[in-house]
Amino acid sequence: MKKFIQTVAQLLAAVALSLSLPSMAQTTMDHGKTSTAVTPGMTDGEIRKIDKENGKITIKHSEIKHMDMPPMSMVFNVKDMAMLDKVQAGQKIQFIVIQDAGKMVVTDIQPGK
Ligand SMILES: [Cu+2]
Repeated sequence: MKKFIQTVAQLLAAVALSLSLPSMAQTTMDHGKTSTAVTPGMTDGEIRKIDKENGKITIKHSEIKHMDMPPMSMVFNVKDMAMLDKVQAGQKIQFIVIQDAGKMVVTDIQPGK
């Protein structure tokens, strides 16, 4: 009986090990993904000025990692003019910016924290 319990314990240990291995591999893969600097992510910022006529917005932004840009205040184009109706100057936001034909275009604006 002692032998049997030992065998079961070994079996359980083996199962636990095989279960933990794939999840460890997964974690490593996710980590690799986040360190890739190309994927556009949300950037923190604060709206300075809104130009509805020309579809432009001035944002004081934090570092934009996927564009290798340090924090600064600058003018962006917006993908959709309607985005400017939902925000106001002085508001803290999180936004997504992409490069499109050499221009910086804001594609999404969310309220910041
Ligand atoms: Cu900038």
